[in-house]
Amino acid sequence: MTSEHANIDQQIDNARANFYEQGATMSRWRKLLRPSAAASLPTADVMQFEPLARQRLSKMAYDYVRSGGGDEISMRENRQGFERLQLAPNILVDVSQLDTRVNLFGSELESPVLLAPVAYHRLYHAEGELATARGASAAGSAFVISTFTTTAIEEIARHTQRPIWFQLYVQRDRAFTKDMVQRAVAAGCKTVCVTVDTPVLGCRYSQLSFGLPKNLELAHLRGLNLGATTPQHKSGRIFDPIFDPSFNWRDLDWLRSVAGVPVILKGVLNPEDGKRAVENGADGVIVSNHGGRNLDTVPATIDVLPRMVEAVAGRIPVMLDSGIRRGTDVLAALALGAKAVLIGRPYIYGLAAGGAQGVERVITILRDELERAMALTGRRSIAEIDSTVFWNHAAGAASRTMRSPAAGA
Ligand code: FNR
Ligand code: LAC
Repeated sequence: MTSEHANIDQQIDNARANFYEQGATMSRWRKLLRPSAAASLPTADVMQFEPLARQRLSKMAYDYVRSGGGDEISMRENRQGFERLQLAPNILVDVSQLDTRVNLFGSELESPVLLAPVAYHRLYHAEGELATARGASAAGSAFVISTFTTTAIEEIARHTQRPIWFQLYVQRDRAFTKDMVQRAVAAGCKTVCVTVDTPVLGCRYSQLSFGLPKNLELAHLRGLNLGATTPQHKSGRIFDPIFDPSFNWRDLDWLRSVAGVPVILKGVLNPEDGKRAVENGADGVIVSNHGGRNLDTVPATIDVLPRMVEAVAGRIPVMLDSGIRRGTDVLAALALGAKAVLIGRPYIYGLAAGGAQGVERVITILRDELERAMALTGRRSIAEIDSTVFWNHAAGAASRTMRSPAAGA
């Protein structure tokens, strides 16, 4: 390299350093650039956290996180659904200011990427849900806390400045369920996100040896008396004492009345059920196939989304999870009508690999990728991301208004 080149490189480095020092939006880049314990964590590509997590997790824990239901056809489909989509960029839009904020259930979120409820965080890292909460707080994401949290929700709430939501697995003991919901709401949970795709678990062939270590406590289920409520049933083998398979549409009013905050159904795939959700008073739906962990051979959630959005017809927010790994996946889901998306495995791999900093890094990478995807498609805000961003947008969501933000730029 000539000395002239070295000089230019130096100037570029200095200019970058100055630039990153300036903007508030660049503060997370500054953190990435600063040498720290997080220096060994990947700075791009959330997929890189999986092999790191695998090295740190027991085989039992890794298999539990990674695997899916049946032959994992739906789990693979979740990725393939995104991979099939093609984008149509708009050029020469002034993208110097990008805005990823969304408003959901009365909270302004810095980004439309939330952390999905995942059970047993202390199985993946000693600091468990507290590390997740700190990572979510630092990176500006809302955190949906699982019923199967291994840390008390009150304590989690103290470790994040961002919204927390409560994911509910309804228990057979409804008085206990009511108490559980109300404790979560009193601790600060802004919504109750009831999981409706799990009356029983899917056939998880890679999780047959799963067993929760004795030292981990399901903190929010403390005091639940399983013996008293587990029914004796002919097909009892498929049921699990910690899911109530009798919970149904008629119980939704009851849940709404005890929750007193918005109630969201997580795990809606059939557009007919989307309509029923609205008719039965749900405040939101999450299109999810549980990361491909339950019923196998269902479609990719991104393929389901346009029909769900059509069925719900703007009456309540539609969100999506399962298979989100890239900023372009987030962009695609928003373009097809999702108000927000959730990630599961990627942040758990981040947690296992680097605790709070790992969680923060995963969220930051996805957020940066979303911003890059916005800039490169000429979309400056979440509101500007619509189905015109697809190469073949007629196949995506024909019913959505076609509008090119570039036209008015
Ligand atoms: C989950 N998921 C889940 N969902 C839920 O409602 N309550 C729960 O306790 C859990 N637990 C859980 C554990 C693990 C290890 C995984 C991987 C997933 C499902 C989760 O909320 C979400 O729907 C999927 O993880 C989304 O798919 P991706 O992002 O993992 O592909
Ligand atoms: C799972 C449950 C706990 O997916 O939701 O493992």
